[in-house]
Amino acid sequence: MGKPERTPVGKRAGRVAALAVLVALTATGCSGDEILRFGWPVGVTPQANEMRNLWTWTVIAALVVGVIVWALIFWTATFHRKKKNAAVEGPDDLPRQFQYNIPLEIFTVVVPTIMVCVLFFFTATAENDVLAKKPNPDVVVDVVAFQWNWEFQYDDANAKLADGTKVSTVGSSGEIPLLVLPTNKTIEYRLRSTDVIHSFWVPEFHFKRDVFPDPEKNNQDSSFQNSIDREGSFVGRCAELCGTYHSVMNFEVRALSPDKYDQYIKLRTETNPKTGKPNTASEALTAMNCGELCTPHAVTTQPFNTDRTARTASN
Ligand SMILES: [Cu+2]
Repeated sequence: MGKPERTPVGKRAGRVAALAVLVALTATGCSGDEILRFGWPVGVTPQANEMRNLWTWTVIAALVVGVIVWALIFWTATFHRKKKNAAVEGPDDLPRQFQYNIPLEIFTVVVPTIMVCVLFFFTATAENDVLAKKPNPDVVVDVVAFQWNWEFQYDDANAKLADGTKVSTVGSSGEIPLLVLPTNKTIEYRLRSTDVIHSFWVPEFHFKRDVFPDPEKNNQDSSFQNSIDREGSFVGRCAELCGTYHSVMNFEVRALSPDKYDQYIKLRTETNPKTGKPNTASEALTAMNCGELCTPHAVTTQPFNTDRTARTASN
């Protein structure tokens, strides 16, 4: 008996599969970058990009393994099925059996172990890069979380008021605090809470860190660094359930070019002739008048009505 010919059914299944892949790739209308992103959201920091790289390569590796496994399953299921008359003719009609195949079993233990080691190595490398700190960051911000808002203090010699205190922005129930930062500079965030545990989270940074009242006692590294690739407004949230108004504990990162940032900090240290006090964040941004980027209030989120009695009355 000669080698069995590939059945027309198999040929047709192959063609349909190829067509399905082609349609799936073209019908989505995704760009090459979007496809390689594999659903990973767009970040605005080099650290987020590093994590994106890890994700892309992990998915590619998983797809390679997946394609091999799927091909083996379909190949086996299609071409090595038990023949119809096997029950009559006995077990000789079964395809070749592979149990107790020592080399194959060693292969199926060793290869996955190597894959886990490779994934572990690249994950640890990416994590180290994301958590890396430079000894002299360009900007240091003290992030103070409290029930239920944020205060941002600039720890910089240029960001001192006449009385020597730091330039700071505090949120209130009527105003979302704006954390104005420069692009393409190393920024260090020093996190501290005055009451319970909060969590500093800017989704577009792809980074979240708990804010502890006593980080040292909790043996926690309460600071991290990143830099922001482009100008824009990015929402920030508290990501640790911290009490009644946890869900309204939002802020906004406003990333400005270094020139605009310097101008902003300078304005914050100057006295507003109308109020006799140093410019607030919104007054400084209004004075800068740089269009959408200088909107004097948050554009990514808004204050919520925290007056429960008013809400009950309207319902
Ligand atoms: Cu909180």
